[in-house]
Amino acid sequence: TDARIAHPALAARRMPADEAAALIAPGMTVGMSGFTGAGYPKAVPQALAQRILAAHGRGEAFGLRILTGASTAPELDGALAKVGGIDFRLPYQSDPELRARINAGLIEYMDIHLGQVAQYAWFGFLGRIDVAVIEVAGILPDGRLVPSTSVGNNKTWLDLADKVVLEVNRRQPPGLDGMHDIYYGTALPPERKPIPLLHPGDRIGEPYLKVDPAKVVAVVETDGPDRLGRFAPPDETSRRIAGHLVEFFRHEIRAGRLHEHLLPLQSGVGNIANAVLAGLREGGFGGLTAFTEVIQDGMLDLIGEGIIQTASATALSLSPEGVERFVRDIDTYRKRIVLRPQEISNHAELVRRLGCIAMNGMVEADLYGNVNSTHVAGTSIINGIGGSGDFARNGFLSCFVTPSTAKGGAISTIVPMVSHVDHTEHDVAVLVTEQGLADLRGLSPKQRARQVIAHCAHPDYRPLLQDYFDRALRDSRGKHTPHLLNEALSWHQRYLDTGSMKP
Ligand code: 0RQ
Repeated sequence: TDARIAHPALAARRMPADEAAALIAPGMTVGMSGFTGAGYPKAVPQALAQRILAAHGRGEAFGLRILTGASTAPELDGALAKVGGIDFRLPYQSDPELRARINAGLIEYMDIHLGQVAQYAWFGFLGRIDVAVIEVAGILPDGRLVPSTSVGNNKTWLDLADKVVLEVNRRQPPGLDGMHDIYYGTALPPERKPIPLLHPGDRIGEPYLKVDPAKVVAVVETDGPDRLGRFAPPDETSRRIAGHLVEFFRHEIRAGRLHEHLLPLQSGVGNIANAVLAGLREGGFGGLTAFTEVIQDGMLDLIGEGIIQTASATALSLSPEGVERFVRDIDTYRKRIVLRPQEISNHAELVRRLGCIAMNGMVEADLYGNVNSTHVAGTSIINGIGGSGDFARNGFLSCFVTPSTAKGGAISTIVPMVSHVDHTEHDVAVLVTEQGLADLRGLSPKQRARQVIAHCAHPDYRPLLQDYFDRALRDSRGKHTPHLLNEALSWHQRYLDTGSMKP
């Protein structure tokens, strides 16, 4: 018997990817696995892209609604976007081909809190889920599924879809078995019960995903790695950002507002977030925990060294070198890492109960603390809100980090008014740039503006922000959140017109 596909009836449903792709018809809603480049199906989406290309060649329409956990990789989002096979996509993406088509207006994209996707589907708000295409690490003799390097929304797609296509990826390490915790206790209102999780490492469910074998229409075998990028090594800017945060944590410990082991950390995607974790190591912290959504290289290092003792997440988002380290020491990591469905890893109830310290990257912030995590100049999406809102609104401390300028200084990331709002002034406690840290807790809008200008703005833009704020204080009709409405977005317009926000 095959240890990877140990259920006889499911083993009998093995077929090549193109035959499985032929079971997916135009207009269907397809729930796929995949979260930040981990655990996405690798063969069926590419076969589907070929099928769509052929249909388009015959002049037939063939578009799909594609729902995932979060971002995937070129083999999924890239392949389907390139052939014009995606009509609608949610909830998070980072593929250049897909992004370009969304911003060209060719694909409808819904950017939704990652922690809310599953319940949205269960409420019926996303319509019927026709097919689930899910990568797994193995199928047990009783038909239960060993999850892959991400859990994401797999439980929900497997439960709700009419039909299921499984990709069994032999490259995923067998040592993943036992690392997951799939909670089956969620119910719909008004029947909901408290989720019994009190510490980041608690196991409240079971290690395997369930599926009704009768729904499984195809099993496709693959043998390929998750395609993940490398992280830039921390540069001077990200080291300074990390330094300000570490100093702030120390200050909070001295003030008695934080425990010396801090509180469960959530760290976002991107190079800066990765660098902040390196900063914690250099800062001499220990006995930490993480309640987060992705485990990047920076966090894996801290877990491996025991600086972070327990980490809860929904996906591993590791560089090729990170994957090597992970596989080599997988027996250690299995004791310290719990991978959960994203509705649990990002659950508002749990983030609030545990008191997470949320640290996320941002595109821009304004004088009053509103944060844009997603859009360039208000209209072009970069990735999506991801889980940043799940953690920012509900956490103990909500921190946003960014260099004070982008595009070689042509853009100030501190602006009079954000061109798009993901996190409102009510959800943002701390803003950090390489210039410094603005602690916005307990401050009114005008008090916040003074902190942001003094501590976060780049010296090239600080006088311009001060001038805007002074004139707004003088000329704004309302003096609670002073603005000059005909000027508030003029920095963005100037960037679009001239390539720089500088006058
Ligand atoms: O683009 O490389 O083409 O120059 O944005 O910026 O500075 O490398 O920072 O990698 O940390 O990403 C907000 C995108 C930051 C990320 C964002 C341009 C900049 C560069 C990347 P180039 P950096 P990072 C939980 C948390 C939302 C999701 C989230 C993100 C590129 O953190 O997607 O928080 N966050 N998830 O030049 C124009 C500005 C800009 C700008 C940066 N003001 N205007 N371009 N850039 N600021 C995890 C999950 O949910 C999965």
